Amino acid sequence: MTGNKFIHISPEIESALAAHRPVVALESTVIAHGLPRPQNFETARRLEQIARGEGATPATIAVLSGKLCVGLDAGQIEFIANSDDIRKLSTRDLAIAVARGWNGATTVAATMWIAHRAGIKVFATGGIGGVHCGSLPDVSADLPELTRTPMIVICSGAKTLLDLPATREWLETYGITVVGYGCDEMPAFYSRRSGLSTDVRCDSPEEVIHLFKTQHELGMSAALLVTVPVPPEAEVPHEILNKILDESLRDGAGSNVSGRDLTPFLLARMAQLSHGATLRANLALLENNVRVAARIATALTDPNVT
Ligand code: PSU
Ligand code: MN
Repeated sequence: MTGNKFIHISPEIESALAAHRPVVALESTVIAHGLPRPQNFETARRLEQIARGEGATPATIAVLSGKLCVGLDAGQIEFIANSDDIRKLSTRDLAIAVARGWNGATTVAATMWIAHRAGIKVFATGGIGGVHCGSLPDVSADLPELTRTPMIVICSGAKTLLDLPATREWLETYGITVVGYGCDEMPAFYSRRSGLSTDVRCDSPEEVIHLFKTQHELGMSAALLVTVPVPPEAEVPHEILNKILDESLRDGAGSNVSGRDLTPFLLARMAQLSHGATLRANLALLENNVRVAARIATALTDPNVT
């Protein structure tokens, strides 16, 4: 399936792709660094079950002993979830990880890079990285990867603790089309609304696929970013969010956390301060996004959908 000798595709994914059955890529940084134990392992497994329940094959992606693995078994997922020395790998780290035989979890950027080369077109995650708050420009590698990897990426926007208006501007500047899936505003991860615009609204997998195919026919190489709001019952109320956001950012600055450690630090701090409300929202939106992604992947394999 791939000419890249470093990419190892599991037999299950290999046969699904060969038979043009629906496949959904899933990232592993959220498992290793985005969620606490034991919810991380349980969630990773549940997301796979949800994809299967919708008739799609889940392809969780990570780097194991320097191999870019597409499709992990339960033991491999447990290793990523429960080992203490799993690195967080973004695009810039992939060559190092391969050359040095590392184990690592892949971010949205690195997962897209691998999934695209494995021939997968649909990828579900919780939230993409974006432009961080603060004076030093800290821009997630997820954003530039979206400009050059033609996949359908399903997410709930970027986390509230990022600079969302700046992230929205970045997407516009670099020509990434933002779809609101069943919504007219870009969702803000824990919240259904951000006050920021989407470029277009789609209400069905077929509408998404029509746009994606049109991008392809135009010769465009960017991803199509499909944003799905958190289910209403799991949304974190604004009053709680506003209180914990500032405090988490202050704690981050006070503890001198930066670079790749910042996102995991802030996520954990917010879950603590909200007594689990942000964690519950995170789990609910991940599950919902995988369901939507599986439906889109299924429609993409339907020859009647154009
Ligand atoms: N958003 C979340 N949880 C996460 C992440 C994002 O709600 O765990 C992870 C994703 O893997 C994303 C990465 O690609 O954080 C972005 O990190 P950075 O800002 O260092 O690029
Ligand atoms: Mn960063």
